[in-house]
Amino acid sequence: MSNQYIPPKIWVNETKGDNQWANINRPESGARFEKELPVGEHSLQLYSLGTPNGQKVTILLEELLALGIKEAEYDAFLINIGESEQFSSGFVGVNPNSKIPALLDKSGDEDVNVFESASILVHLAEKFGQFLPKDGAARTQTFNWLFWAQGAAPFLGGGFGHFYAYADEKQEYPINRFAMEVKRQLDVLDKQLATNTFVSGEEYTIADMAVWTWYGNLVLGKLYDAAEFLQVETYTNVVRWAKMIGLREGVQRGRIVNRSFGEKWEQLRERHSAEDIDKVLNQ
Ligand SMILES: N[C@@H](CCC(=O)N[C@@H](CS)C(=O)NCC(=O)O)C(=O)O
Repeated sequence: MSNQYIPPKIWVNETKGDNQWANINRPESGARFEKELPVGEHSLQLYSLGTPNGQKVTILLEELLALGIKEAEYDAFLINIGESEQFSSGFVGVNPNSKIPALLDKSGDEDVNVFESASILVHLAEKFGQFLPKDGAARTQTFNWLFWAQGAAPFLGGGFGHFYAYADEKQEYPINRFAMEVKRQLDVLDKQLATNTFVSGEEYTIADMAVWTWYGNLVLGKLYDAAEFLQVETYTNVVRWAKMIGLREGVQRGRIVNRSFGEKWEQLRERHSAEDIDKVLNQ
C-alpha cells in the first residue's frame, strides 16, 4: 500500500491542515478560556447544538411540552462547537467532557448538571414520568436500545460520517470499514422494527428519540448525503418507523432547536419559548 503510515515510537499531536472538524480536539481536557454561560428564566437550561446528539434532548423536551407538562419549559442556548465554545469555563463546569448537549437543572434545592445525551434523556424521562416504562421487561428493553444507540452511533458519526463526508481525503479502508458497520447496524434495527412498532416494543420511548436522530435522519436522507451510497431505502422497516416518528409534532419542533445549519426553515439558534419555534415553522 502506498503512503503507508508508520507510527512513531511515541505519539505527538501534529494535527495539520485547516479542516475544522479534524482540528477541534487536543489531547488535554478542561477549560481553554474563562467565560460564564448565559442563564435564562426557566429552571431547565440547555447548552447544545442541533446535531443528532443535541436533537435527542430537544425532541424529548418538546414531546413533554406537547403532553402539557409546563415544568418542561426550557431555555436552549447555542454552543458553536466549530468556534470552540464547548471549551469555556462555564460549559466545562456543566460538562467536563466538553461536548454538547449539556443540561443544568435548576429546579431543586441544588443545581444538577447533566451530561451525555442518554443521561439527559433518562434524567428528564424519570423527572416527568414519561417515555420510560416504570419497570419490568419494557424498561429493560428501553435501556437495551438506548444504550445500543449510544454505543452504535459513534461508528456512524465519528467513524463513517467523518471519513465519508468530512475528512479532506476519501480513503477506502476507513470508509469500507465504517460503511460495513453502519449497514450491519441498519440491518439489526430493520429486523427489530419488522416485529415491533417502536424500537423497544409497542411503546414510544426515549430509545426511539435516541435512535431516530441518527438512524432515522440517515434513512430519510438527512445525514451525510449517504442515502444512495448505503442504499438506505432497502431497510424498509427502518424507513417506515423513521417516517412515522418524523411526523410527530414534538419531533418536528424539537429537531430545529439550536440548529444553525441546514435549510433556513429548520434553523432556530436559541429557544426560550414555544413562540420561538412557532415563528420558524410558520414562516
Ligand atoms: N456521547 C456524547 C457525544 C456528544 C458529542 O459527540 N457531541 C459532539 C457534537 S454531536 C460535540 O460536542 N463535539 C465537540 C467536540 O468534540 O469538541 C453524548 O451522547 O452526549
